[in-house]
Amino acid sequence: MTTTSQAGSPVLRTEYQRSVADYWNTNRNDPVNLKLGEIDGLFHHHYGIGNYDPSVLERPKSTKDERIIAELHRLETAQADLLLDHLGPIEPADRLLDAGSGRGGTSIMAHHRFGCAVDGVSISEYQVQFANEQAAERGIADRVRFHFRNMLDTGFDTGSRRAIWTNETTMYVDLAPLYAEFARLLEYGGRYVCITGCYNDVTGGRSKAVSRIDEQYICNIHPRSEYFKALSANNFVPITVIDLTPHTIPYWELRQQASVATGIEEAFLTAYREGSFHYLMIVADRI
Ligand code: GPP
Ligand code: MG
Repeated sequence: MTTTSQAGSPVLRTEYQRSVADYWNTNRNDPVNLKLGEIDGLFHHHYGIGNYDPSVLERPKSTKDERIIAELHRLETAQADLLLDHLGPIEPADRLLDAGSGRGGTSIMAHHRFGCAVDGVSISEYQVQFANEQAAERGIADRVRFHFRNMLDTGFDTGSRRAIWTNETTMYVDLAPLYAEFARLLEYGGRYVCITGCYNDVTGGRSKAVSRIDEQYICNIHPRSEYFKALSANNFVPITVIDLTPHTIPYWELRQQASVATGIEEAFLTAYREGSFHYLMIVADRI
């Protein structure tokens, strides 16, 4: 697999990026993601939204965990569906970009919904290979392609994208160069959808719980204000902003009761409940 972008610069530019790639390359035995993905072959690396069916917590005990896992997966897929709902009208001839494509779930869903071509980029070679195998198994590898590339320097053609999304990936990059690259890639009037966790400028700086999340995933959660500054500085005009915080809390409450819980659940619940952190969707147009 090539280790340089189209422009010839290395995919991994900094020690930090190498450490993030290393984390996702070695994070291969993660039942919290694999057991969910095995249900229908859609492997997600994001969280869920919506109320869970409380009957999954009832008897019989023998199937309770399996039912919780299926419900967590349903809520994660609902999150990706909400993101796709906001991409605007997409035609089969359009090209989309999934920036930070993980194991490929959202990209595959986008292709199934719109029939369009999707490129996903990730700095984890393991994830790129995993996601390409998923596309091949579904017979859509000619339309859904995953690349070992850096979302800050994708090498794709200027103006080649009708829409771009980031599904919980922006905490790994500086937003100013990210949105400069997205502004280059999108056609005029193209759409950007971001689902992210961001900290609350109003309550102050990074809370203990937010720092705990950063530490777990070696990311750098941005304040809410940074998104709007960086978007505005790069010719993006928000059309919809939804605070998904109340809609993601049930997912975390349910996940806390699953065999696949990782221990990070408490930090998310504390951060959301105390108001130091939000789960936000931002939809913006490129002008
Ligand atoms: C990816 O989900 C999670 C992140 C990139 C962390 C940052 C996200 C925030 C909203 C702050 P995952 O599915 O790999 O995580 P897990 O393994 O915990 O399910
Ligand atoms: Mg997960």
